[in-house]
Amino acid sequence: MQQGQIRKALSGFYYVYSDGKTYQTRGRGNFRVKDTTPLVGDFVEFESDNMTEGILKSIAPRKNELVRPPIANIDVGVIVMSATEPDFSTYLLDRFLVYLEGQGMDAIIYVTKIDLLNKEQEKELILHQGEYQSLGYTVLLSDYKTEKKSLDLLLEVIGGKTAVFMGQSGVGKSTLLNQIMPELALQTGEISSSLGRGKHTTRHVELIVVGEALIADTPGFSSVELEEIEEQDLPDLFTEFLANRDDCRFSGCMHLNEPNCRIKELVSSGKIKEYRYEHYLQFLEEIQNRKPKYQKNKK
Ligand SMILES: Nc1nc2c(ncn2[C@@H]2O[C@H](COP(=O)(O)OP(=O)(O)OP(=O)(O)O)[C@@H](O)[C@H]2O)c(=O)[nH]1
Ligand SMILES: [Mg+2]
Ligand SMILES: [Zn+2]
Repeated sequence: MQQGQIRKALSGFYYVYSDGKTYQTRGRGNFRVKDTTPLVGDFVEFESDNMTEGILKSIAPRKNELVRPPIANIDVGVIVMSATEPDFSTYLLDRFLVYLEGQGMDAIIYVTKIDLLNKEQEKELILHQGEYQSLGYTVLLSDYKTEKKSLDLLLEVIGGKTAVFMGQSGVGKSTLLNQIMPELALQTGEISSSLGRGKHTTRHVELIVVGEALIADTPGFSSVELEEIEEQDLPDLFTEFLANRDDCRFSGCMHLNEPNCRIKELVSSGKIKEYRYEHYLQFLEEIQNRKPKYQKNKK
């Protein structure tokens, strides 16, 4: 039995990296029985007499797993957002952040296409950068004149960890990886001028060795589901709510109509951004209106 890590999944094949080589393997029916589909990032055992006809035998327990993009055992989620084309959205950003916080994963925010902004738009974006940085997130702006270039900073923050680039189609995930490692020559795609978004150029998830790090390029998607988040867990996924929740009068405060709610006070005084609180209310309503899981299969 050999051991390795799935680094790419494509057309029913799993490409397993083991001891300096990549083996093409297939999962056999036994995974479906256990209801486990192999994911990129999985540590596996496999059998193989040659490089192209391996068979996956077992999957090691996962540290974490994402549905979108489908990947496992990730340390850092890099949320790639464009400043424009498609437009920057704090709503979408907060969804990604809550999603990653719910998985216990670190999040880094990387904003592309700063070069397409006029001075005024750039100022507005820098305000948002400050707001999210004050929440504790690293926010890097492409091409922005920091002392160290944003790309260097990004690689420094990722360090020797396993990271995934995630975000809408057309924001520039593959472009970013090409900037880091031009020899990758990943395919990139123009934005559709009529729709103002990308055309889903990247079709598969792949973990790529970048120096000390492993970084996954992934297909874009328009949003993430908050399906696995329970109502009572949502408040703590907003880091500034978590930091102040002990000052609410009631433990387990949902920051709605409870008396002496510190979070609502901080929203009123402007210390917590109103849009963050509004997104919280929207996500909460969405989770509350979600159908219980067991009803899903019923007609
Ligand atoms: N002006 C400008 N264009 C950029 C920047 N980053 C990416 N682009 C362009 O945006 C388009 C989409 O880039 P991709 O790298 O294909 O985007 P993606 O996120 O990989 O998209 P999918 O693979 O569809 O998910 C391409 O035309 C890129 O050249 C940037 O910082 N500035
Ligand atoms: Mg791409
Ligand atoms: Zn409260």
